[in-house]
Amino acid sequence: MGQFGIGQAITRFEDRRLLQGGGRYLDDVNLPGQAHAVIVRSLHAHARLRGIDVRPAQMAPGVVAVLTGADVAKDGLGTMQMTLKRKRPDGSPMFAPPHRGLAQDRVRYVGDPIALVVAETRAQAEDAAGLVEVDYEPLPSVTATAAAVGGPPVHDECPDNVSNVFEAGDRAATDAALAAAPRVVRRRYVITRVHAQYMEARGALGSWDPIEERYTLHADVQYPHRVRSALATNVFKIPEHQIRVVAGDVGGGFGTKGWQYPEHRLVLWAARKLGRPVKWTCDRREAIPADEHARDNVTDAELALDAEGRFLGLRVRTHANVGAYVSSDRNLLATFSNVVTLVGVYAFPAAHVEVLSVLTNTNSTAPYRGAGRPEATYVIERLIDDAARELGLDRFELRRRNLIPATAMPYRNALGVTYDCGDFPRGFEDALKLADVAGFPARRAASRARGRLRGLGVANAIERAAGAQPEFAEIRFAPSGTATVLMGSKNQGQGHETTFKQILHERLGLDPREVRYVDGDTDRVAYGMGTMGSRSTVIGGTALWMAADKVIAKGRKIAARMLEAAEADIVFAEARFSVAGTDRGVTLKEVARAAFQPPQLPPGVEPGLYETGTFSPRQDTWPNGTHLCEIEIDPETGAVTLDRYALVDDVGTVINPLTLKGQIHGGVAQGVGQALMEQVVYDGDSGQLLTATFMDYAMPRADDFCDIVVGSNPVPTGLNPMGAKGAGEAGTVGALPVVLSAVNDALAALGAPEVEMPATGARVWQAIQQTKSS
Ligand code: MCN
Repeated sequence: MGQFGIGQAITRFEDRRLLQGGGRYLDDVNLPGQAHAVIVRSLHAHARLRGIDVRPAQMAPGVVAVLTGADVAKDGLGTMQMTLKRKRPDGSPMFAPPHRGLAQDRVRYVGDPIALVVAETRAQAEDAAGLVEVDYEPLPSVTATAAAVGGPPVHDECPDNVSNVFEAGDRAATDAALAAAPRVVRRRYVITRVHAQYMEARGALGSWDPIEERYTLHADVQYPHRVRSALATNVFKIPEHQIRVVAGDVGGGFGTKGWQYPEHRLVLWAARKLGRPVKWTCDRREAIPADEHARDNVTDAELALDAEGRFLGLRVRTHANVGAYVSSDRNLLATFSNVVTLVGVYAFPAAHVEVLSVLTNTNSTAPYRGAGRPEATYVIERLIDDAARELGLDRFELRRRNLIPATAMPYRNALGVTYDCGDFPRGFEDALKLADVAGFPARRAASRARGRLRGLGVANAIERAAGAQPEFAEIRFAPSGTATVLMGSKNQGQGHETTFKQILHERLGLDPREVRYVDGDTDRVAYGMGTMGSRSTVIGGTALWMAADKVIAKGRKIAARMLEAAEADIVFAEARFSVAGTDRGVTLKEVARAAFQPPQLPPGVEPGLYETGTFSPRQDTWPNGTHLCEIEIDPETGAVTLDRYALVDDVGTVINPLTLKGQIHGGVAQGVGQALMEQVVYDGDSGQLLTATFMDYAMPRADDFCDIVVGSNPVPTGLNPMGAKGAGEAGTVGALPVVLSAVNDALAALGAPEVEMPATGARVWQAIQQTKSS
């Protein structure tokens, strides 16, 4: 509705501020008298701490304090608590060790925090950190996922390094299907470890108010309210109202900025001890050793087919690397709930998946854009490509033959979750047209004429989005009739201010330029779960819709009195209450003003106009789509160039086609980055981190991309009043498999072996050389 309503491709309201340097990122927030903290981190992958001599550092200029794990233990700081109840393969309880904040007697990955050095300036703290003398006794380590089981124990209490096991599907039926199938295709796929490279590296600013007896944490987190709960309940064991968490502009979160990191509690703890605010800013050099990483698993997958290429069963065994510690339930998400999309958009009579979460001497792994769905999609889509190649079938036809038809919706998949709606075959065919797949042979011939190899990739993606957890919204009118909207979700760059103002405009007709938008502050917003899992639009947007409905309901009563009509005769449209069938009416703004004037109110109506909505969906939404891309390989160097990329997506009702496209583009870029170049690498022997800076960790740049063409195949869901499905991760879920599909298509045409991610020039070149030597 209207120029700002749902479906309008308007530019973002927040961009004016952000593009003019008006963003208020963490680095912009400073408090009077603040001291600066630097963290001394482990240089070893695994070592016993024989001793820490902090005296030279304590005597360095400007140093205020040097704190270690012994101080953490003395002050009784608590740790995060897991609520997931999983088991290990032998039936014993899950082993999910939390981080203590600062290492106690052992360090378990390169970067594990050992000491906190606080000084007057950042430079003084850095200099003093270099003087902390740590006496390490190095221990054997294990960093590779496939080597974790049977490797040196990361924790003595867990000798086999198996944290827990997760299963879904029907084991017996799947085993039987595979045993009886005429054809079974088996493969092992490796999904590499990556790091979310934020525009602003992480940070934390803590303060303690001795008068109010309260902590305040300024931090770039995705769920301020949940971080507050964790700090209050688990770490400091105080009521939640004694902590305020404030997140301003977050320069990218991507999932891994979601949770409570050790640095959050350390700055609060130090601030109280020292009686002054303490700020920690992660150095870009420090980010890869300091942050949680993502993905990192090894999967053995088996696809059973009949003679016509119909899928009969899917069996998957995954080793998922959780790192040295498990900081919260969410860190097991990628290895748990999201693997239920391993069967993708295909009809399978039987499927079974088993995921072994293993501990290693590496940073914890956390959800990262897609959190398990890109991994799942990667496995099924590569397996289909490989099956087509192995069995001599057409990979498009093989997919077509097994797609779940639209008439089968709602569809319970073989791993036990229900897709409520979607038209996969239509999206697939539309995407093939959009990408001009028919023209590919001619383009391949043209590439060949120029001495290049061209490959075409295809991937069907589906993801679980907006899982069943609540979210909160409030609309507050002021006595002058203007409105503020307060959201429990947290914008990290997705364009939330614009999205929610559009939804508000759709429902209440309010001019977005007159509405103030607030998020990220636990003192101002009553409640929130935060932003992850592509949930904000669907769940936060619906909560806002519900709050708007309450505004309309109360407004009708007030308008009825103002218009001297019966409430039943009052209709609301385009920001105006009117008497049905007449031109008599009052604006919402006039009603809001009247709401604060008791004499204007009908009997029994409370003064004021501030309404809240809390929505908890009954199930997830299932955005889906088809991605196609074409790459060119220079056979002389192996360099891969992305040449064409097109996708057709179904995110249900689109709130803003422009911001949606931005989300898809960003998501695709994150998938392409992992597929072609990004990777966190450890040395297998020493456990050293080999890719700690941008010198070694390759990031894609704008000129690594081609145009990304986005088409739409919307099938609105009935699960929320807008019909919207989540979208923030959609691009990544399809991009990871489709790029490898294209690279391996080009190599297969040459008879070269497949490559694994990242498909770097060196790997591709080596694969090409094998055709020459054979
Ligand atoms: N949208 C739409 N129509 C829909 C759904 C979404 O127009 N049916 C648009 C809206 O503009 C909305 C945006 O897409 O604001 C994202 O919506 P949604 O799917 O609700 O995702 P969230 O806002 O909950 O964002 C989370 C998602 C995740 S999980 C990661 S990780 C991620 C991502 O978003 N991290 C990001 N996108 C990111 N983008 C930026 N710039 N920075 C990050 O850290």
